[in-house]
Amino acid sequence: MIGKLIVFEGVEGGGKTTQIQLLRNWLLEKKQSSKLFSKFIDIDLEVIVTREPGGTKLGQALRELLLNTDISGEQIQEKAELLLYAADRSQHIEKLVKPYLEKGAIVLCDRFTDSTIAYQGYGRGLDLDLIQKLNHIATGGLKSDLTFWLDIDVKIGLTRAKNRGKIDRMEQADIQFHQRVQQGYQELAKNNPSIVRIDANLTTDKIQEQIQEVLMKKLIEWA
Ligand code: T5A
Repeated sequence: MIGKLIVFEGVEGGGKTTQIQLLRNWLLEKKQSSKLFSKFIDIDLEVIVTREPGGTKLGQALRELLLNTDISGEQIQEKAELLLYAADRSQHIEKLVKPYLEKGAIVLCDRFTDSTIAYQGYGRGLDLDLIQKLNHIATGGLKSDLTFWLDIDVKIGLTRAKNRGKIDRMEQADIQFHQRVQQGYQELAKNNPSIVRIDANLTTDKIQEQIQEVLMKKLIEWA
C-alpha cells in the first residue's frame, strides 16, 4: 500500500464529519499552493473522504438497517449488530479503501475498527478477542496509518447530535452506554501510540489547527 489511511474516531457528535471536510479542503488547497508542501505531497494526489458504515452501496443499505429506527421494526441483537458492521467494513475495504490506497491516495475515513471495539466491545460488552478477530477478517489486516480521536465530553457530543434533529438508533442508547464507549476510546488511546488525542471541546478552528499540526509532522515523517 502506498497511500495513507487516516481515521477519525470518537463518541457521538464529536465533530468528525466537520473536521474531515475541513482537512480535505486544507490538503487540496496546500497541494496546489505550497511548494514546500508539494515536497511531501504529490500534485496528483487524490484525497478521498469516506465513512463506516456507509462507504459503499452495500454499506449504505447496511447503514440504513443499523441506524434508521423506522426500518428494522424489531430490536437488532448485539451479535447481529456486530456482524452487520463487519460486513460493511469488509465491503468498504475491498471495494473502496484498498483500491484507493493502492493508487497512492490519502483516504480520510469517518470511523474504522476502533469504533467496533469501543461501541460493540466496551458499549455492548461483547467479547473483545472476538471483535479483534472479526476486525482482522473484515480488514484483511489493514490498519490505519494515523487515527485522530476527537475526545469530547459525552453529554456535549450527544447534545450537539440531538440539536441537529432526529437522532439515530445508536444515539438513542442510554447515557451509560455512551460513557462505556468513551471509556473504550480512553483504553484504546492508552495502549496504542498511533492514536492521537485531539481536544474536541474547543472551537471548530482550534480543533482543525491541532489536526493540521499533527498531520503536517506525519507527512514529513512519511516523506
Ligand atoms: N458504529 C460505527 C458502531 O457502533 N460500530 C462500528 O463499528 C461503526 C463503524 C455511525 C454510528 O454507528 C456506530 C457509531 C455511530 O453511532 P454516524 O452518523 O456516522 O453513525 O455517527 P457519528 O460518526 O457519531 O457522526 P455524527 O454526525 O453524529 O457526529 P460527528 O461526525 O462526529 O460530528 P459532526 O461534524 O456531524 O458535528 C455534529 C454537530 O456538532 C456541530 C456540527 O455543526 C453538527 O451540528 N459541531 C460543533 N459545534 C460546536 N463546536 C464545534 N467544535 C463543533 N463541531 C461540530
